[in-house]
Amino acid sequence: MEVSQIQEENLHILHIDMDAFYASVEEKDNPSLKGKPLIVGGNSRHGIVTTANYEARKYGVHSAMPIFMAKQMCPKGIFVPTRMNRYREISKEVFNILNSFTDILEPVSVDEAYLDISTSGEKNIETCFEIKKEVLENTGLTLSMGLSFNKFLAKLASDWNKPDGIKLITPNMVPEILLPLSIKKIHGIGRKTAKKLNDIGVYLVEDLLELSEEFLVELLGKHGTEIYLRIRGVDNRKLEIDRERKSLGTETTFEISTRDKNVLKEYIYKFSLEIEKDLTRKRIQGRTITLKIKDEDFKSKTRSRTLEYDINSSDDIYKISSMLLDELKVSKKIRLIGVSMSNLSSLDKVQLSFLN
Ligand code: TTP
Ligand code: MG
Repeated sequence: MEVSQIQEENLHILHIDMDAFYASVEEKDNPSLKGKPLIVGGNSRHGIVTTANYEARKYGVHSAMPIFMAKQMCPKGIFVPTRMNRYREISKEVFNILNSFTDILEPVSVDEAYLDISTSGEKNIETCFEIKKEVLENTGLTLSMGLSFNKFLAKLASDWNKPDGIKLITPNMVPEILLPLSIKKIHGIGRKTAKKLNDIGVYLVEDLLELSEEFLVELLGKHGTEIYLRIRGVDNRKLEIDRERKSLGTETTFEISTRDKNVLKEYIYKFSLEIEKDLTRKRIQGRTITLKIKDEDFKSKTRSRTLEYDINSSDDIYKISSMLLDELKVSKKIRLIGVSMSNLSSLDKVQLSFLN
């Protein structure tokens, strides 16, 4: 599709990236760290910084820097070790929420994903704010988002207003918005390609736009065409959906919306039985329960709870999900309710792979 033919309502590719992810999880688990420069990556002299919160970044500390250097730059910084399992756990909660908005989701890393939100039944920009709200309410964490009409522009946009940012890139903003950017900002231009281009005096997208496709192909091979198109706002990459099931559960849309708690709990009970059956058949158990509701105005809400132990009985699933329903404080009539379970592991205690 030509860029000029794309309408604003077709901004449907969303890229999300959690803010200072590991550090934010550490602050969530230990709120006394908030507001202080925090560096994650352990205390050993030979360690490497995995990330730093935004306070520590003011001192110049960044990912992949040796710890000793970070200590020199930020002597008052608080240094904590990396706790990968905990970040994976929170990541699953976040992905759970994302998944409640769309099935078309491509996880990129523990804290980053592309989503196609055109099927969520609401205006895309409203969906963005709802996702932000759900993630914040459920996990206490903020993320940054970019909404556009392809992956390249969505990712570029999510980095625009970090932290807690949101940025739209519409077709009529292209290519002007790209002109002043360093070519290194263009997905697909790595260090080697950048050097080749720098060597011929090309530093900004503005310079790169002057070059013909033929010239770029000659200089960079096949890759040249991709870059030629990308800086003109064209990126035809599809989302690579991870088909392996990361959660199981079920949901129902009512013919007649209801606010009756007993009716809602009856459904929850039915879902709990179904989930138990599914878990037994697959010989798995889970630790996170997510309840999702959608009200008459199509507004969705989700609540999750991650337990410290695995469960697989319908009684436990019912207990947790009805507690989540109580927490949701339903005021409008509900048209859809669903329960799902994630953080799955096999009964044999072998952890199922998630995000590798
Ligand atoms: P990023 O999203 O690159 O960084 P971030 O979330 O800490 O900060 P922000 O997005 O707000 O700029 O990476 C996500 C996590 O991955 C990060 O919290 C820690 C980890 N990570 C490493 O372990 N090593 C690295 O070199 C980088 C860049 C990240
Ligand atoms: Mg991040």
